[in-house]
Amino acid sequence: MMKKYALRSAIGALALSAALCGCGEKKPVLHIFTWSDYMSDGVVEQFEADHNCRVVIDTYDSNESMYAKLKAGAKGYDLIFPSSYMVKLMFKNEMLLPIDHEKIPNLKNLDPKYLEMAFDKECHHSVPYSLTITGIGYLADLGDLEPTWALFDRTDLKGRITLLNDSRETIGAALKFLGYSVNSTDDAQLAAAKEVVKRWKKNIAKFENEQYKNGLASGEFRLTHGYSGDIKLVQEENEDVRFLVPREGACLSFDDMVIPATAREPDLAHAFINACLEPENAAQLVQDIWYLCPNLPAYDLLPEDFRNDPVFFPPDEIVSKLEMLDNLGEANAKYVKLWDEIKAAE
Ligand code: N2P
Repeated sequence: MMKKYALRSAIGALALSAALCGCGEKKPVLHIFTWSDYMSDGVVEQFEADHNCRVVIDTYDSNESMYAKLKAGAKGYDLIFPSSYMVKLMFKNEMLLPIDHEKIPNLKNLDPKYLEMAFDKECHHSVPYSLTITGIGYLADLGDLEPTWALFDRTDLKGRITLLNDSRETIGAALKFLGYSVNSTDDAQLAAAKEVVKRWKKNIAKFENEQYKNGLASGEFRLTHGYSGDIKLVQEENEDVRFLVPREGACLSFDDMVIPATAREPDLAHAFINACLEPENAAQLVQDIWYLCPNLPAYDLLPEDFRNDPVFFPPDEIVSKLEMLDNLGEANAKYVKLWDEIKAAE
């Protein structure tokens, strides 16, 4: 199976590095570390022209793998896009620079409704980039499916299902299925969630965060746990792909822009954040990455089908069922242990 989606950013990064080596001119380089399929080529090219610089993008497939790479000593990133619960952990561990508001006049464009929900409402050390709802992508020929996490119990789809390789999201889905909070630290609830994921595991082809997009597009996978924008990106290629939000509730996450304490180009990083918050750019980003950027003046610039899409603008009855993953402090270790046990289980 061709790694189409993830490859796009990898090729972009290679081309940029090649251009950098070839030109001889010493331009400053902004190193971005982010999720795959999560940036707009047009926004990057315009930024490079405006700031006479190069942008190099490196990607990760989960908050935890990003964090592990930084902890292992990776330096040289100027801008990272973690989810808010991970931002909290990074801030607590003094891994982030404060945001200089004077350098980001476009902060005024952030949608106050979402800022109100954000953990870092004052944008002290992070700036919201986009919103993800985690749900289920599936092929239309499965018919009208009941919107429930119990779909992962369908043994008739054995081997054609994927779950996210994302400990908090996947344990969170099982917790929601059982009627608990995605931030539960209760041992009995977590033990019950572990049993649910172990049962689901028997039906899945794999835990997967990136290749599930290709698999769903080609029909190899028929039911996939996935991030809203990723499923919408696949819909672009295969119009028979559908997305549902389980009635038991699901995760809502903000991915934020943060500047690591080790950044070499903090001014350029601030300028890039400001560029992402330019309404025209935010509207472009939404259309390229398929996630809503919470930028109020950008909404009017979106095509009508985006403005009327409930995945971008979910009705209140859906929003009320969404819960944000939080940093759990010492209890994070319980999830690490649980995830290891799930992975090791037959
Ligand atoms: C982008 C996935 C980012 C969503 N491909 C996770 N919050």
